[in-house]
Amino acid sequence: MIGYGFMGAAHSQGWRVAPRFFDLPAQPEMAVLVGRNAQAAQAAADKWGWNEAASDWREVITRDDIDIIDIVTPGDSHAEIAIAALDAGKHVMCEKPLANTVEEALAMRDAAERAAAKGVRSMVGFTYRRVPATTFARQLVADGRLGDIRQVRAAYRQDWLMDADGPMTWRLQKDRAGSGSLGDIGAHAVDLAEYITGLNVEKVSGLLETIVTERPLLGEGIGLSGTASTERGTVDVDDVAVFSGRFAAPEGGFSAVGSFEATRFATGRKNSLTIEVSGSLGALAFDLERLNELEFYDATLPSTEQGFRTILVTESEHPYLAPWWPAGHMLGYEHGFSHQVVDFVTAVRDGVSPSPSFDDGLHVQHVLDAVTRSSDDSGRWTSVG
Ligand code: SOE
Repeated sequence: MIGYGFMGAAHSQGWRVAPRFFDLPAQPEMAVLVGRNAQAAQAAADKWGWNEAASDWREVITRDDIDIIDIVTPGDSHAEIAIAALDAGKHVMCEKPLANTVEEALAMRDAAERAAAKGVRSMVGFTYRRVPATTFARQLVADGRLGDIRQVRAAYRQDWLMDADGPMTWRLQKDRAGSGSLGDIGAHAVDLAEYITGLNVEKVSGLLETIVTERPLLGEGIGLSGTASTERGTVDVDDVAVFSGRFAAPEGGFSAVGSFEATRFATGRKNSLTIEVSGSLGALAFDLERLNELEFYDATLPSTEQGFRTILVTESEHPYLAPWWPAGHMLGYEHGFSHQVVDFVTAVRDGVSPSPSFDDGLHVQHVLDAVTRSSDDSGRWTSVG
C-alpha cells in the first residue's frame, strides 16, 4: 500500500478484516506500507499491521513478492504510480477520484487495458458502492421495482471547512487534489447515482464556488487533522459544487434528470451522502449517515397503503451481510473497505475485471471536467467527454 493518511487507515482495516470474515479465494498478506517519511510510514505500518515499511515506491513495485499495489496517496501521484505498477505486472487498486485530470485518467485507463490483456487487474475505490444498502438499491432498480427512472437527486455534504481558520490541507490545493469538493466527494455522488440507476450522465450545467478564499497553511501533521501555521495561502479549489445533469438512456437519447451537490460547508452535515431515485413504479432514498437503512416507496400498492417505508438492510440475504453478524446487528463506514477487498481479490483470482474499472473512473473524471468547464462558462450546458 502506498500512502498512509486517512484512506491508508481505511484500506488497512479492509485488508486486515476481510479475510477474517469472508472466505477469500486467496489470502492477502499485508506486506509493505510505503510513505515518503520513513519514520511516519514505519509507525503507520506498526499500528495497522503491515509486515514492513519502505520509502521508495519505485523499488517496491518491482519486487517479485508483491502482487498488488493499493494506492491511497493524494491524486497528483495516482497516474504515475498506477501506470508504473500496471506496467510492472502488478494488480492495482486506486483511491478515487481516479486522477486529477482527464488526461491522466485517460493514460491510466489505457495502461489498465494494456495490462488487462496480460491478466493484470485494476479497480478504482468508489467504496460506497459496497455499502449493502446501496448495492441492494441497485438490485431493486435492476429488478424493475422502480420502473423507468425519471429523476435523481444526489448530494454529498460535509461541514469540516466551516472554520475559516482551518488549515489548508492537500485537499484544498488544486495541484495536489485536482479540485475541491467536486472531485473529493462530488465524484462519489456521481458514481453512486450512476451505479444505482445504471444510467450515465451525458450533459451538465454547473456552478463552483470558493467560500473561504484564503487560509492558514498547514503546520504540523497531514490531512484533516493537521494544525495551522502562521503563514497564509490562497485556496484555488471549489468549496461548493452544485450542478444539474441529464442522464442518457442506455439505448441513446434522454432518460432522467439529475441534481447534484458537493459541499464542505453544509453546517451540521458531517458525512451525509444522500441519493433519491424516483421512477414510474416507485422510489428509493439512501443517506450514508444512516447506512443500514434504505427508504423504499412502492407506487404499485393501493394509494391507501403507499408511503416511504424503511428497510433495515441487515438480513443475511442482503448483499455482503451473511459473513458478518445476525440480523439487526448493523455495519459501519469501514465495512465498505472490506467488501472492496473481497470483490477485488475474488476478481483477481477469477481472472475477471473488477468493477468499478479505470474506464468507469475515467467517465467520472469526464463528468467532473464538464462541470468545471460549464462553471467557467457561466453554467452553459456542457457535454460529458
Ligand atoms: C474527505 O472529504 C473524505 O475523506 C473523502 O476524501 C472520502 O472519499 C470520503 O469517503 C469521506 O470524506
